[in-house]
Amino acid sequence: MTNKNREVHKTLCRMCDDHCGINVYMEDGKVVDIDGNNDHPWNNGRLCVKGRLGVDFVKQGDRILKPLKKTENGFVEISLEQALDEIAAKMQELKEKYGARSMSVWKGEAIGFAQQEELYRRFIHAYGSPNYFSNDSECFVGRWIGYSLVAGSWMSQPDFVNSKCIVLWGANPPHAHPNMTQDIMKAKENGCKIIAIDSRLSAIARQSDLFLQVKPGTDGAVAHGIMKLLIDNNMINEDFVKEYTVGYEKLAEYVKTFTPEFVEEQTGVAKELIIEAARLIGERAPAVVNYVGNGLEHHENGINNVRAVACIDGLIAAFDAKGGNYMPIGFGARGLCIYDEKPLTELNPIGRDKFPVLYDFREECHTMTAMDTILSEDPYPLKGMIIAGANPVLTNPNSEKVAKALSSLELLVSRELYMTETSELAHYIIPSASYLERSEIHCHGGKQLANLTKRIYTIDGVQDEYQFLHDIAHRLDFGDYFPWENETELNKWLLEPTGVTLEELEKHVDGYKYAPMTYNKYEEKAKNGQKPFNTPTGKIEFTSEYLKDLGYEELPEYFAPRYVAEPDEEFPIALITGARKVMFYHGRNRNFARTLTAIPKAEIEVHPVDAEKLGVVTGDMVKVTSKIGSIDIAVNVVSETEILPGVTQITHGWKEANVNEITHDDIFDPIDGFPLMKAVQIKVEKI
Ligand SMILES: Nc1nc2c(c(=O)[nH]1)N[C@H]1C(S)=C(S)[C@@H](COP(=O)(O)OP(=O)(O)OC[C@H]3O[C@@H](n4cnc5c(=O)[nH]c(N)nc54)[C@H](O)[C@@H]3O)O[C@H]1N2
Ligand SMILES: Nc1nc2c(c(=O)[nH]1)N[C@H]1C(S)=C(S)[C@@H](COP(=O)(O)OP(=O)(O)OC[C@H]3O[C@@H](n4cnc5c(=O)[nH]c(N)nc54)[C@H](O)[C@@H]3O)O[C@H]1N2
Ligand code: SF4
Ligand SMILES: [Mo]
Repeated sequence: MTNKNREVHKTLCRMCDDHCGINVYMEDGKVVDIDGNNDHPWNNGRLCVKGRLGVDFVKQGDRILKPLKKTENGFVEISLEQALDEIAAKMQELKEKYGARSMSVWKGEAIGFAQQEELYRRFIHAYGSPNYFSNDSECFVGRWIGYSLVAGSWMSQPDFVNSKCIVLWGANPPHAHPNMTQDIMKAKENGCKIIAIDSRLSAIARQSDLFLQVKPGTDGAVAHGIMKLLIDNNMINEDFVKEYTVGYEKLAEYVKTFTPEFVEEQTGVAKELIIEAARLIGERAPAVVNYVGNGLEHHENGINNVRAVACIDGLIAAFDAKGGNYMPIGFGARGLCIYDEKPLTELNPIGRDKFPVLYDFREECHTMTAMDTILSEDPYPLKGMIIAGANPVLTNPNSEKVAKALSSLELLVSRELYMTETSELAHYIIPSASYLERSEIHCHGGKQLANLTKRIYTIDGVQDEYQFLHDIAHRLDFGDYFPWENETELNKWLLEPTGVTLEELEKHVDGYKYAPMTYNKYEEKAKNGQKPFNTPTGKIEFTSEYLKDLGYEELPEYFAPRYVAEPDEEFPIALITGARKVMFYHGRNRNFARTLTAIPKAEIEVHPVDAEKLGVVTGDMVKVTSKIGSIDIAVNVVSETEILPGVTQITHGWKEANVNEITHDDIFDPIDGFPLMKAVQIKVEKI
């Protein structure tokens, strides 16, 4: 029976970053149900299980609703005023004792991609430190940099619905991006061919027309092999290559050795499948989407493998083509970063010297180097950190070191809703607004839609990110950088240059269409004397002068992953980690009975042949050891087509069997500093 006081509010889901349109039902001030908004063009009324779980997530059960301060007797509740006063005083003390750069912030996946992230960047720079860390330097930044090096922007918003051939490289949208899957399936209904390139028979691979089951970390060889075939079979777009690219001759020469036979040997994929993939791509160009996921970037050769995929787009002119790699027009709202005004690079941002590309492209400091810096004080003391919406003890590699480093800080503040493995280590835990308790501008470039997420209710004493940063800044000497009285005032200011008012945006609960979809914008730009693409040369860069000047190879050269190139008898198995399960989100959603019913515990996915060799069956416990550490975990013997023999998979985010205790913080992609989280060399022993 429905309560007569039932209200419905339309907003966007933020249980993941996909921002589906939702209806939130409230009774007596409490969220009682969430379902899909049928009119929202992104998800058309459909939600994944996490969307509905939002009800459990925001519920005030075991949620932290009062500031907690760590004392000798554990955590005690204190007032918000006291917490803010003490945090501000400690920050001032650190500044006087060690200098401003000893303080840092770390934004997590829960508050990324929009104004919350920029607020943290602004805050730490206004305070005087360049040390901004985030989950992104082990998330999409590898893809972002890889694509940006080639094309000056990345491939996050492809034109799936109009595509004739979608190639998914190490990405599994049915679990990771459910609503994107709708667009992919719409294209399939219209005759689009789906090619899945994955080390596992993933959910999308099961829906595909062609499945290339690659050995982990060998995607670059597939990409170069495809390019060779496109060139040999005259399937490239010669006019585009001539007019809009640089480095073609060198690339064409380089890919010559990637014969189908060589690619088969490197990747384990039958040469007939490589030839078929190249044929489909060549025949259907330029309406081809190459979409890259996490599968490519958590490797030592991640960036170059992503660059190689981007080069395919360059050869077939798929950039900004209808049905290809759409390059969105921005909404034009204001930004909050103050890098121009206060770059602070003279203060030596952590990791910038080791990974200049990461800093140049993203102004990200290197999270793994941060742990070493905290423990060694080299090159300078790093003593304070505010972590917001992240749980790095579960999500960063070498968790033991992460926990040790974070525990040794003089000030650790966690902005959270729940007690986590990371907030447990904090001096202060500050209860934070959920996505239904704050309001932010969200832009969906692929559909050219802007949205305002709605603050549906507030909880006494629970601040949104803006209010918290505002209150700290005003207790210190940089309140001028946070002049807006509250989030609403901030949103008005952000919107000003767009000409769209807050009221207008609020009215368009199904998305405000701020620009039409327009293709091949580079042609118009070239005509007007502008740079067609946002690279140093203004062209698609098969070779990068920028990388060459930094001492890297100019071509996206392929090298075999170390478990293939230098097999180690002691660690004979390759472990991939982090394959998404739709109900979990990194470390989240393990505290709800509903999700644990579906998958109650961590598992290592093992091929039947390997299981037999190890003498294990599903449910047995094994010890999994890498050069970093060991974990005990239950076995799940999967079907023989699901994973390759010699390859295993563990999804991260489990406290009891935390796979990041065995992933590497000491093996990196040399260009962007991404850690080795896939193709980790391990041994497995029955317990
Ligand atoms: N439910 C849920 N959804 C999520 C998340 C979550 O935690 N849970 N996280 C979100 C975030 S932050 C991100 S970054 C995205 C990631 O989005 P995706 O990248 O689409 O995520 P995955 O499902 O891990 O897909 C990666 C695929 O790569 C495969 N793979 C592993 N190694 C290799 C390799 O070397 N080569 C190839 N070709 N394939 C390989 C894996 O088997 C897996 O199927 O997901 C987002 N969506
Ligand atoms: N081994 C392995 N490790 C991985 C990956 C992998 O593939 N393999 N993937 C990596 C990737 S791609 C990513 S993005 C990272 C993500 O790593 P994290 O950024 O650490 O992400 P979460 O574990 O989702 O942590 C988010 C935290 O924010 C809290 N939270 C939720 N909503 C809010 C909110 O509105 N406000 C605030 N203040 N807090 C909130 C949640 O309770 C949760 O504890 O993990 C990485 N770790
Ligand atoms: S895909 Fe699921 S969790 Fe993500 S926004 Fe949509 S409903 Fe929410
Ligand atoms: Mo991510």
